[in-house]
Amino acid sequence: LLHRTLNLGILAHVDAGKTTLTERLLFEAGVIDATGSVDDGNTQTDTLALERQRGITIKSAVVSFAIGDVTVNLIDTPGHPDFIAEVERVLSVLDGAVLVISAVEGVQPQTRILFRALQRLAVPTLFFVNKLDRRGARHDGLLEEIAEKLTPSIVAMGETEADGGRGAVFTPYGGDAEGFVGELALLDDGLLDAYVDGFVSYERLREVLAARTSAAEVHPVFFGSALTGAGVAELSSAIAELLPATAADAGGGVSGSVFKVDRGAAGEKIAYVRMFAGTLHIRDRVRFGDGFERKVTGIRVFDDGSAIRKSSVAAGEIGQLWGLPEIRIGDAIGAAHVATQHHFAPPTLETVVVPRGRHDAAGLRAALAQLAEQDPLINVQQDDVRHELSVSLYGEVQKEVIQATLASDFGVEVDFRETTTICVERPVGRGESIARIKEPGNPFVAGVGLRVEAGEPGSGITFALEVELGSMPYAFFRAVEDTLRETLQQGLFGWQVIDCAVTMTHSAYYPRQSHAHQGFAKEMSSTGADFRGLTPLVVMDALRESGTTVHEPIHRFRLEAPADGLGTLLAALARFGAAAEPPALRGAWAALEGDIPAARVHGLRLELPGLTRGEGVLECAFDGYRPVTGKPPVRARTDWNPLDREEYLLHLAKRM
Ligand SMILES: Nc1nc2c(ncn2[C@@H]2O[C@H](COP(=O)(O)OP(=O)(O)OP(=O)(O)O)[C@@H](O)[C@H]2O)c(=O)[nH]1
Ligand SMILES: [Mg+2]
Repeated sequence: LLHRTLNLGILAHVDAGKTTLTERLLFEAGVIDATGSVDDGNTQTDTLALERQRGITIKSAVVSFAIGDVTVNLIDTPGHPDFIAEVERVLSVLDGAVLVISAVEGVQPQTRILFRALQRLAVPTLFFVNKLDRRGARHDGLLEEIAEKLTPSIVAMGETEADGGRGAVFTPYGGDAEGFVGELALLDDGLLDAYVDGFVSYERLREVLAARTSAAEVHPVFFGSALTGAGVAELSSAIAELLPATAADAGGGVSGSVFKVDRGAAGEKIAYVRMFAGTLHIRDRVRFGDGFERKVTGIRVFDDGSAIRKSSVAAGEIGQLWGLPEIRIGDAIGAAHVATQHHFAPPTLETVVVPRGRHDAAGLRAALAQLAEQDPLINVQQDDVRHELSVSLYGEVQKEVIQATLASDFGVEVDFRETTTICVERPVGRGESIARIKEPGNPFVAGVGLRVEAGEPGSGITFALEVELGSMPYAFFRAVEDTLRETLQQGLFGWQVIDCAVTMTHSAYYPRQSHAHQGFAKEMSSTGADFRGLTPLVVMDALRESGTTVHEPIHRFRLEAPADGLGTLLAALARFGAAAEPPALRGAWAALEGDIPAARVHGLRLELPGLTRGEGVLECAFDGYRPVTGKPPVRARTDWNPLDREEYLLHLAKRM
C-alpha cells in the first residue's frame, strides 16, 4: 500500500480561527486529548512566547496527523497582513488548502488576497465557515457573499441549525437530489439528470466532486465552529476525501523546496523542506541554493503530531534538515531550480533601526542578518554613507515583533526612526547611453552600451542582449547584469526602479595581455571590476535620459462605523488623502470602501477611535502603486551616487 501525504495550508484573514481550527483537527485525529485555546496560550501551534502574549500567529508552523491512510502535514499560517511573507513562502509547497471565513465578519480584505493567490497557483481549496456559534453568524447570506466576492464555483456541503449560539450544528447533505446533488447540479446540469434517472451512483458523484475540487475548479463549503467542534469532523473527512493526497515517486533524483528556516537550541540552522521527488537520506551530500553542497547530518519527518527523528525523508513529505549552514528560505534542494515567485505585494514601509547601546552596532548587524535568514523580505540594508541599518516592513505590528525579538533572542535593545513609505520608480520613456572602451572620460578598460525603457507591469527588471553573446567572455555579461540590477535599486529619486527593460546595445573588452617579461598588464586587459565600475554610470545615464516617475503604494480600505458620524468621518478621510466610494448603510452602521495612500493608514488608524467613539473598524490591504501627485519624495542615497560622475569616480579611486 502506498503511503499518501497531504500538505495542507490553513489560510485566513487575521482572527478567523485558523489556530483554533488546527487545534480541533488535531483533537479530532486523536493527536491531543484536549484542545488548547489561543486565549489561554496553550495551543499546539502558536508556540512562540510573543504569539502567546499577543494571541496572534506570527510564524507558520507545521503539525501533522493522520486521517485514515493519509498523513496530513498541516501548516497553520498567520492571518495578520504584516506577516503575509510567512504565507507566501508556504504557498508553493501546498497540495491543498482550507480557507477559513468567519461566519460573522464574512469575506474580509485579506480573504480575497489569499484566495486570489491560491487560485493563481491552482491550489485545491475547501472553505470552512467558522464561528457558527457566534451571534450574528450567517449561512445563506455568507454563501452569497462568497459567490460574489470570491468565486461562484462553490458547493455548499450541508445545512446549519441554531446558528449564532453554542448549540449551532452542521448537518451534511446526504444523497438526496435536493441537497448535495442539487448543489452539484448547479455546476453540472447533465450530471443531475443522469443521477435522477439512475444512471449515476452517489459514489460516482462524490468522485466527480473530488476530481473537480482537486483541479481547483470547484470549492466545497463547510460550516462549523472551531470552538465547539461543530462541523469539524465533516471537514476532516473531506480533507482526506476531496483534496489530492500524493503518493509521489520516492525513487529518482532528489528535489525539494525550503519554506522555513529556524534555529535549534544550540543555535544551529534547521531547514524545513517539502520534498517533491526522490528520497534524501542522512549523510547524503545534497546540492542547494547557489551551488552549495553539504552533507545532511540530521533529519526529522513530521508524523502523527510532531517531528520525529528519521533516517530519510521522501517525496511528498515535509522534513527538517540539519547540516546545511548556508541554506536560505526559498532555496531548492537537489536538482530542480525553482525560481522564487512573489504572489503578494512587497513590504511598503521602511525604517532605520538604531541600537540603544553605543556598542551594540555589530551585535545588531549580526542579529538582523539572522532574522533575515528567516524572513528575507525584511531586506536589511546597510547605508554605507551614514553607517545605518534599515529594514523593510509591512506594518507597525511587525515592527514591534522585530523589536521584541531583538531584545529577547539577541539581547539588543533598539529604537526605530520614523517609519517611511517605500515608493518605487518606473521609467517613463526610453534612454540610451554608451561608454566606449578607452574613449576620453572612460577610465575603465570596458565598453558598455545600455538602453532602458518601461517594461511590462510586474516584470521587475529584465535584461536582454542586442550584442552577440559570443562577443565577450560570459563573466563580463554577468558582471554587467548583476551590477545594473544592484544599481537600479536606487533610481533618479533614490527609490527602487521596477518594470524596467534593459537592453545591452554595445560591448567591448580587451583580452588579457602581458608586457614582454613583465606579466599581466592591467591597463591593457579588461577585468570584471572594469565592467562593475562602468555599468552604474552607463545605466544611470540612460535612466536620466528616459526619466522616471515616482509611484507610491496605495491600500484598499474598508471602514465600518456608526452612521451618525459619517459627515465628520468623510471629512477626515479626505484629509488623509483617501478616496471613498458612496457609503453602504445598514441600520445604524455605515460601510465605506475606497483607496488611501499607504503612508496615511497609520495616521488614520490612530485618529479612528476619536472619530467613531471607539467603534470604527478599519481594514486595509495593499492594492497597487499610483504615481505621486505633486513633488515626488526623494530618498537619501545609500550608494556612491553614480548620478554624480565626479563623486562616484572619486570614491572608486579612493577605494582602490
Ligand atoms: N466563538 C468562537 N470563537 C472562535 C472560534 N474560532 C476561534 N475563535 C476565537 O477567535 C480568536 C482568534 O482565534 P485564532 O484561532 O487565534 O485565529 P487565527 O485565525 O489563528 O488568528 P491569526 O493566526 O492571528 O490570524 C480567539 O479568541 C478564538 O478563541 C469559533 O469557532 N467560535
Ligand atoms: Mg493563528
